[in-house]
Amino acid sequence: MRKGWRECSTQRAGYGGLVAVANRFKCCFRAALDRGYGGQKASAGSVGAGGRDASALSAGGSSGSPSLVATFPCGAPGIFLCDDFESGVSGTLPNTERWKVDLINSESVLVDSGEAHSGRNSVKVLGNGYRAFLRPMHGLPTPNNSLFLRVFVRSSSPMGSGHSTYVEAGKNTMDEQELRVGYHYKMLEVNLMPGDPEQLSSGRDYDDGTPGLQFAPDTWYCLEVHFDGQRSEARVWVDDTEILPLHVTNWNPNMKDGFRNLTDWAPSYASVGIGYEKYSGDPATLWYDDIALGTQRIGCR
Ligand SMILES: [Ca+2]
Repeated sequence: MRKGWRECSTQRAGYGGLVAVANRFKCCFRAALDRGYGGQKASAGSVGAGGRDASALSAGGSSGSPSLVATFPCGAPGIFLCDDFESGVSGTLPNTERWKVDLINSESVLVDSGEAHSGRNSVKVLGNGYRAFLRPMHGLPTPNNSLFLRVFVRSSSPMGSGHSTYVEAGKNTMDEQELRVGYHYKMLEVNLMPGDPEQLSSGRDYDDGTPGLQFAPDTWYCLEVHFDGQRSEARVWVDDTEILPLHVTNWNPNMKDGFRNLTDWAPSYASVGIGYEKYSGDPATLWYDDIALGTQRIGCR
């Protein structure tokens, strides 16, 4: 466990219930900011460019959990697609054998050398319209409809009160039968379509003012999602720590809008979107790097 998280676990001991969860997130992400995520970027500068995938990131040094794969990540068991974008050219499309760019009223998704989590390049997402997504060209759906997606994401904007999605998985690119992970009410959340139930990282069912997990602007975060269609279950990790209020099984039993005990909800995860989809949220510019998709836990290394 990283230093900041351990300290926060101690500090939250005096709290109870859902408020403790929210305070833990505030505390831990404050600690994360205090210890400086710039260090990740700096260390990643040693990663070799020149067309290799993200395998060189194994020097990350994070202890992680025993369930994580042993080495990062392209050659690890279960990984079927990953990309550090180092083989791309800034200002051009990412590798078209791996990715399709899906734009609806948005400007672009392009390799960019202006920001990077590893090496020199990432992909820059201009999320000024409805949708700006990278979509994998192969590997989906997996044989048992269970998928892990790990990204490093950085946004120039704070999470607003409106609703936008960072990553999603669903039936196809057109029907909105999908599980989304993004923000609403200024916090990380998960959202299912159709029906539109949400679980907020505050642990509450609606915007009652309880704070949840926010991504600070201009900061890299490791976001991993397990889309488990076989079990109709979803789990979310940020920087290798599971965000328990976003663990979805039967959606929230306390939801006030009628989505109680929705247990068989997962679509076929035949398509994945990585980027930005804006509903009531604000336009945003984001960067993604070191994207990996697999059939077992990947982690942040
Ligand atoms: Ca990179």
